[in-house]
Amino acid sequence: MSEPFVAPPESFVETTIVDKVGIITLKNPAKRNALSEGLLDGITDALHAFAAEGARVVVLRADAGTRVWSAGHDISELPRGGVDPLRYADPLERTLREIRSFPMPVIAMVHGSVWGGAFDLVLSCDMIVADSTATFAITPVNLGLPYNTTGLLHFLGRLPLNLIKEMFFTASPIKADVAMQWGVVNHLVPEDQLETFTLDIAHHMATKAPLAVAVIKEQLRVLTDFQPIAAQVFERIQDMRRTVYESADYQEGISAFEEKRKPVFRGH
Ligand code: LCV
Ligand code: LCV
Repeated sequence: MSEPFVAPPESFVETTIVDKVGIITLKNPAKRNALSEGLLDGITDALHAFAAEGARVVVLRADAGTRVWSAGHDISELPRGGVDPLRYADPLERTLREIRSFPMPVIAMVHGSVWGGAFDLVLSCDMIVADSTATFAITPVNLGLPYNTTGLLHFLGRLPLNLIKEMFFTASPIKADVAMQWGVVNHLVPEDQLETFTLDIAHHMATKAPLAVAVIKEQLRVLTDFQPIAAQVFERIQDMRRTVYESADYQEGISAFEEKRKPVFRGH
């Protein structure tokens, strides 16, 4: 086992590579691994380093025993004042695109709770292995935030419409057994087997022909991520989303989180 390379503290991730399997560990427990620009850049930098070091598969995980896998988008970094909070250039959106187009399998290994944009992050990985402590919640309606069209497409590529609507409209965490039943996760394993099970699949995949794996992954991406949409429809949706992120409710959602109180949404 090579010594884990601990990236500079500001990157909030730890990386290690063993027999062509690169492992990225989210490491910002004080902020519940909130997806800040620093942490997200740490993931992207690790992916590029693994590619240079000849890795064949990547595992994305949180520290063993962490109760919260990731608290989702760093709310303190969400733009206000009429700027699209999930715009194309947003650090989270950049990292999701990086993972989805990365030329090798990225496996999300989940112990603990996954919130908001972190749910989009694990769904953007190629598969999810979870243990019984895993929960998944998508939470824009807790903030009054208009989720983005690309993000909704990520969900549509994985789940039936009725389940997507229940998760978005309730923002309630779904438990591991429901996530397995709904097909959110590939495998649900006992806590003490999560790491072994995940690494076994990763090391097995790492023995397969990397060029074939890469071209099949990229074909599946372009076949699922690109849905034609009429310009007028797109502009109407963007207008609707702007109304939402310019609303008092969006400000209320963020203020309520910062003031550690429940939001009161008034519909404007
Ligand atoms: C910044 C945080 C966060 C955080 N950002 O610990 O899906 S969308 O569209 O909504 C998308 C935009 C998105 O992903 O939005 C974020 C969605 N995430 C959430 O709604 C989860 C927010 N966090 C929580 O509900 C709790 O923190 C959980 C349940 C994750 C953990 O609760 P716990 O009691 O263990 P605290 O809440 O005390 O959080 C510990 C520290 O981490 C900060 C939080 O502000 C606190 O900081 P201070 O110690 O400085 O007070 N923190 C947690 N989540 N997403 N900062
Ligand atoms: C020619 C064969 C074959 C065979 N071709 O019996 O999915 S893609 O993209 O890969 C696509 C391009 C594709 O379909 O590729 C082929 C994928 N198929 C496989 O990988 C399976 C290869 N075959 C095997 O793994 C074993 O043959 C199985 C497990 C199917 C059966 O094993 P078993 O021990 O019962 P043998 O391997 O001894 O095979 C008996 C004879 O059939 C030939 C094999 O070469 C052997 O011929 P000889 O007796 O002349 O040595 N054979 C088996 N599969 N796909 N020939």
